[in-house]
Amino acid sequence: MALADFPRHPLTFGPSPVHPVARLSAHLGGAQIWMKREDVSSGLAYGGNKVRKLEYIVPDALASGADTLVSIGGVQSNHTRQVAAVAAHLGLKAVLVQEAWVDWPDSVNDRVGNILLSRIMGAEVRLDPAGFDIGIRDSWQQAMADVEARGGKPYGIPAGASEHRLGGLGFANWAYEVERQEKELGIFFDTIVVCTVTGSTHAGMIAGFAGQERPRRVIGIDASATLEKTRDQVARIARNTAELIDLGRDLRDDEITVLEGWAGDYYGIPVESTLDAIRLTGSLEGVILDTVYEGKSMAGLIDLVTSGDIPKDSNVLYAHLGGQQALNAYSALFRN
Ligand code: 5PA
Repeated sequence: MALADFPRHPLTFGPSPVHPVARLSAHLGGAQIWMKREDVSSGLAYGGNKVRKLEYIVPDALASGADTLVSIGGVQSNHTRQVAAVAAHLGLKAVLVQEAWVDWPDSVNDRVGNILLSRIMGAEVRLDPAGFDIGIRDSWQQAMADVEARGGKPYGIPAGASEHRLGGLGFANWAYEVERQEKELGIFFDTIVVCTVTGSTHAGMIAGFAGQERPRRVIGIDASATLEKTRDQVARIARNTAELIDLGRDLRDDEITVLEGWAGDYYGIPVESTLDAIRLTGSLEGVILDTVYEGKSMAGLIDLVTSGDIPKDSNVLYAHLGGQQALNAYSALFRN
């Protein structure tokens, strides 16, 4: 089945905006950098990358007759906040398992930012002491069983909507949207830089771009700090998605690139390069990045551009995937 034949429930305003970041590009003195902004492309609770994935999952959820979306993430998960928003928008309930993915001492970590927004939107929020893992969890299966036990009909959405058959489609569609925007702008982005953790954002892009005529680099920057798991998950989802949209060939290993070096030792804990990237992008461009994901992928982009690994004559497209809401739990890092 071609990508265009999959049902899609629009949850965004339309194509996400693409714009150059000239002051950051000039400051780094290398390639021309542009951004594509998933953080400002939906009116549902500030949006973000999961909204796009959910555009392809919602038709399946509605067809199943479910009355409750059940999902999982860390306490400051952006994904679960977006599931809560989509549930509210559709008139469904949401049950969210919020695990202790990050050992972070901020005293309002479980009260502000994403979790606050999910509570406002009426989601049932369940705090769970389990640590970070991008795989399928018992607590999520238990939450689904609990919904059933009380007479509801659950629809499960795994962490980051990644280990879902349709999880890669949203960003395969993103790849085709980029191609259309390039034609309008008269530009070609030879390099894409994207943050990767549960994998289906990056994987969907790989599958989508693989069907296009001009090859390009799609660089995933790991922010999970569990590199092998993320690498495996990206490769698996990219291949499944490519098959799902009838790419007609196997993906080559060299099309699947997850780089390490900017995640630090732990998911969710920023390191110096993360904070430097956040301050630089904020002060030069007025664009806000978060401490868990985008600050890390921007740190990667900065190093790849300044080292010349991404050459000077390149046009780079940085995928801004949202996530600023979690910054509220990291205020101590920016007091001075
Ligand atoms: C997330 C994910 P993938 O999980 O699709 O690889 O995307 C990584 C990513 N940027 C990048 C932002 C702002 C993100 O929120 N967030 C998860 C969450 O629970 O919020 C799935 C981990």
